[in-house]
Amino acid sequence: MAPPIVILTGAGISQESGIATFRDADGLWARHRIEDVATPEAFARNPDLVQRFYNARRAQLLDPAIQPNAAHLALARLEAAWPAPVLLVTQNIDGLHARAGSRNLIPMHGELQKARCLGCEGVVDWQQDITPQSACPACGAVGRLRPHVVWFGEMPLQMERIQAALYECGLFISIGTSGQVYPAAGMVREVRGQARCVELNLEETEGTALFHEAHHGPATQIVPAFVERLIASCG
Ligand code: BJW
Repeated sequence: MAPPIVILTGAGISQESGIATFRDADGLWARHRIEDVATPEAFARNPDLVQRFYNARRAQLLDPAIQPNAAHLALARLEAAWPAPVLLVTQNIDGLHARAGSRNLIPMHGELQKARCLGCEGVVDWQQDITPQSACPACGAVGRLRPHVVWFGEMPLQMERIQAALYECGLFISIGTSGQVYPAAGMVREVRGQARCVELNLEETEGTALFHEAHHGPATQIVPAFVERLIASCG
């Protein structure tokens, strides 16, 4: 019988769409210090710097060259074809899984094309730069918007729903993540006693030995191939 599936994705799945990862040699953390741009303390200390960091990344998403790739599309195909629930949990904030057609999707580290109001806590669609003049469309407050992303020290989103799906799953697939950021990094340990765990990554990670099966190569090659085998296995 087809098992319920939980898929965890990270920056590596979007790398071939032209979006930088974090910890690879040419990644974002090679050019920016985490303490300067990805903590609530950094935002309190220097909001302009943090907004510039996210404004530039948000602007990149409007570039027509940035499109979902074959790996994003394969996961949307899997969700549509699989006879049991498939939950896609992504650490990415780029919106590419939704654009590829995935629907049962949790962006656990937020969404770059949304803004959150520090006044009314409303979350709104936001495509442009956030500036000190930006007004919250929900409450009208000016200069109170922040990127709707999860920084270090903040609670990732929808953890209860993620935990419930992990508890039920029989197959866990981790794709394009270095497994260095918790709680996402801890998921394989939580489920490996109950679910078959598969890692798909460009190369081995520190956590590879925790998985029952691993395939290494570019996501646009290994993810569609794995998905096709999986769909064929239940047909
Ligand atoms: C390819 C490829 C190709 C390349 N094809 N592959 C112990 C336990 C629990 C928590 C902690 C702990 N110790 C410390 C903590 C706290 C902290 C933490 O984890 N710190 C670590 C540094 C140790 N965690 C937190 O603060 C989190 N909150 C929290 O824990 O709340 C309490 C809580 C506890 C328990 C349960 C519930 C709650 C919040 C973390 C927020 C992370 N935020 C960021 C920024 C988000 C916004 C933004 O995008 O700017 O999220 S940091 C950054 O790292 C981003 C990513 O989502 C995240 C993960 O990175 P990812 O995706 O793995 O990317 P890379 O670059 O690391 O790896 C890329 C991989 O792709 C590589 O493996 C490549 O090989 C591969 N690759 N090209 C296939 N073409």
